[in-house]
Amino acid sequence: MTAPSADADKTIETIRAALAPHGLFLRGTVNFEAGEAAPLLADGRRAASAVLIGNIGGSLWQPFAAWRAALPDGGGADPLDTWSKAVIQPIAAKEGLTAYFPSDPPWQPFQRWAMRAEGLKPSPLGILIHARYGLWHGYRGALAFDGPFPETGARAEAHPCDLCVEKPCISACPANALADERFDVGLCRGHLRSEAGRAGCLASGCRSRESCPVGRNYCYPLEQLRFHMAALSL
Ligand code: B12
Repeated sequence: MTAPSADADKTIETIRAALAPHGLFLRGTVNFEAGEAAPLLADGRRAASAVLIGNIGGSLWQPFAAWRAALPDGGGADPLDTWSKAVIQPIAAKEGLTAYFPSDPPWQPFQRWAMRAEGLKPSPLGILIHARYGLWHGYRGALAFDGPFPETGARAEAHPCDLCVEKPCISACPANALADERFDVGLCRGHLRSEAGRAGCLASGCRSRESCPVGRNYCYPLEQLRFHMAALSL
């Protein structure tokens, strides 16, 4: 669909309302440049814009857990990805939009999009930090449009990590996985599979992520922390 601004506003409000009961939010808009390798629409043309959809803090956990509990197989091998599609695909279909998902290959540059859409930057962990939500947010999908779109999220002003001298995230990691200024997933996974790791980060969440003073009120609930760490340990 082409989206003149009144239609665009209406579409955005419809999408926002459809996402809300699932604990998902519109996180921001990316308007692609002409000639940029933007994602493709269903008809093969390049998208002109995309809106990012994500969770803020533990917002999705209750709706996701309720969906999962009602299924005999608990949602299968990648339940959060399956749930995200179950929620977002019907909204995309209804609005005639093309949906993208962060875990689907080939990986779309969700973090690069989020940096543009929300003005975020990476933390030493590799995940993007938000001035309000800290490290407690993620992306569950994107909807691609064939026209430009207005801003749908607030843009960050300062980058919290630039103001952080102590960098507790680096020293808090029991596996030293951030010691070389990039996240070493091998060290992290090795630790998660050890006795200390099973009793520590795997049981109650990433020590490094939890040490960040930004957005502590948005920390995920324990079950969600465990869920993400279990997925990372595989
Ligand atoms: C592959 C991947 C991983 C790999 C990282 C491999 C690597 N070294 O790059 C592994 C399995 C280790 C991983 C782990 C985690 N990931 Co991850 N991961 C992805 C995935 C699927 C693809 C990343 C990618 O290569 N994109 C392709 C390039 C083209 O995209 P890009 O935006 O231009 O590239 C950026 C990334 O590559 C990033 N990057 C570079 N090195 C690293 C290292 C790590 C650990 C991460 C997270 C990102 C990252 O920097 C690039 C520029 O910004 C994305 C989803 C997505 N489609 O982006 C999620 C994603 C980046 N991961 C995410 C998360 C939350 C995590 C975990 C915290 C999950 C957990 N279990 O707790 C951990 C992080 C562990 C930690 N340090 O705390 C979120 C980040 C949200 C945010 N706030 O930024 C994403 C966006 C998924 C989502 N659904 O929201 N992840």
